[in-house]
Amino acid sequence: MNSPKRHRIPDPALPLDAKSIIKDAQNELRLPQRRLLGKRLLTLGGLMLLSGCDLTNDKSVNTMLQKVSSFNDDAQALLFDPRKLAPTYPESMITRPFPFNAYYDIDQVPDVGALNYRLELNGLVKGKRIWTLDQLHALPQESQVTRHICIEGWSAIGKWGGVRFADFLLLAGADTTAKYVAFHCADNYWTSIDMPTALHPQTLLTLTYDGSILPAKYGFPMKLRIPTKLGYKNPKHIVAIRLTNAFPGGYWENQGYNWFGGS
Ligand SMILES: Nc1nc2c(c(=O)[nH]1)N[C@H]1C(S)=C(S)[C@@H](COP(=O)(O)O)O[C@H]1N2
Ligand SMILES: [Mo]
Repeated sequence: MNSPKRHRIPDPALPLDAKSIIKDAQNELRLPQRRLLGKRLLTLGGLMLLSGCDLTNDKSVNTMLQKVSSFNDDAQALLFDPRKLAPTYPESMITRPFPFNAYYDIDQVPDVGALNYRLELNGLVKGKRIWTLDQLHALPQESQVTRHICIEGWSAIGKWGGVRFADFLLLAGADTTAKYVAFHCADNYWTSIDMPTALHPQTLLTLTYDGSILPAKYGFPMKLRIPTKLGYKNPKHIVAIRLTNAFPGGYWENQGYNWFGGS
């Protein structure tokens, strides 16, 4: 994939649905543990105390920022409630057209063939490691209307259908005591998530968008939809899934985006 994008200015033409975003944010802030975290991270002095860095030169500032980011990962993982559901919306609120985003432009979307496609499961897995699309479509399917939030400054509501990821992992004999689940994509994108998020009831291995087979631009043949996470933690065009205890990182995460990436 050429012409990687580093930064993009939000498109002002996109309907941002400001009211619902503000409502979601207010609900978030109502949680007492969020307020506590906000207060604790508010001052530079507090950051120095937390990170044990004196912030007198660029190197120590970088070290501090790295420490705060991994502190955030740990704190977010602790605060993540596996039973708390992301908001769902009526179909009338679906954003049309749903935006496309990737680290390249839309004319470079990978063309993954359906017939030869195989999903590979590797790492800490005891059961079935190779899945065809037909086999995935034969599993029980469900659908959800949720909000996708991109760190670049837009959000949109969409409807995705597919297999509950927890069901799939159990069926495939995945070792759910593994720490991480990593995703490798046909466009060489990759990301990874923690096991509680993988097993969250709203985390879906999606095969459809808005009732039809997932179009190429939205991730054919499959996108992992995680409504409790930001857009960059929702991999499209997945070709391999690895269960592992070794920290896998991710395409954007390795360039500084927070690894936990909760919304
Ligand atoms: N394979 C792959 N997955 C990806 C990306 C990508 O570049 N490649 N970009 C991520 C980002 S930053 C966003 S916001 C969403 C966009 O998904 P959409 O095109 O369905 O809106 O895909 C995520 N998953
Ligand atoms: Mo994104």
